[in-house]
Amino acid sequence: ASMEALSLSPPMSPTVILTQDELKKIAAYKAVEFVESGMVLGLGTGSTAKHAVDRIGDLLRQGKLTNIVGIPTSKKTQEQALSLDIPLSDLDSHPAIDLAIDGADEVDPHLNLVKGRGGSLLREKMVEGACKKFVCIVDESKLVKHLGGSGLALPVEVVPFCWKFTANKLQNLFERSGCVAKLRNDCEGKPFVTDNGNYIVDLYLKKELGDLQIASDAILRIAGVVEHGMFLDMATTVIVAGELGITIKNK
Ligand code: ABF
Repeated sequence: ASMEALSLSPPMSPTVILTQDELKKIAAYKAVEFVESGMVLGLGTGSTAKHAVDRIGDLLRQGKLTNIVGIPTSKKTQEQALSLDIPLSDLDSHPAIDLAIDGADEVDPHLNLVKGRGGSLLREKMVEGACKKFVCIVDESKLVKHLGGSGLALPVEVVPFCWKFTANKLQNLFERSGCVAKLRNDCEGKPFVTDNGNYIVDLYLKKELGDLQIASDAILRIAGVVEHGMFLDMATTVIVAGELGITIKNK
């Protein structure tokens, strides 16, 4: 697929240093410009997507958007959207979504993503896989040349039943990349439990992933794996906010 990168300057003044959260907000607000009244919207999770959901709530309250149906990608986003009076539904009632807006942990030059460090990858993949348009919003720190090479984890959602067995299978699968598989814990040191009652095994890779589709298929073939955080060929647009302005990359 051909990909065009459109740089939307004017660049911001070099004397103004924006925080990472301000950059996230800039990307989120830009994405909400794609929202039209009457749309069914996938509502993302995480600190970047939160700004988009807030903005949608504001526009609804001001009457600038009407007749929106939100499909949340996590319980947390569901709570946020309810607090903003955004009408909500689910994939069962709305299997075709017009547009989803969500963040990511890594974005490669082909717009493949790593997601799930926030723990909501399964619902995100279900919702974003059902979208006509998936706009991913990031600050420039999320851009990588190859997925998996940033030193951060590739998250995999697994069933709690014999999770060590599944984690070992995953570690062995990427043995040649020096993979270490670790169960994610919550702030109390107990296993982190996803909205679906599952655990997350984080794969720390010393080398970037090679063929992503092969890696994806191999992970999904392991019994005990529910889903992984590679979102291949799913984002239709990525909006990147950086110190020098906003860049919009289209598939
Ligand atoms: C969600 O939030 C996740 O898929 C991803 O893990 C995370 C990104 O978080 P943030 O926007 O807080 O950096 O989109």
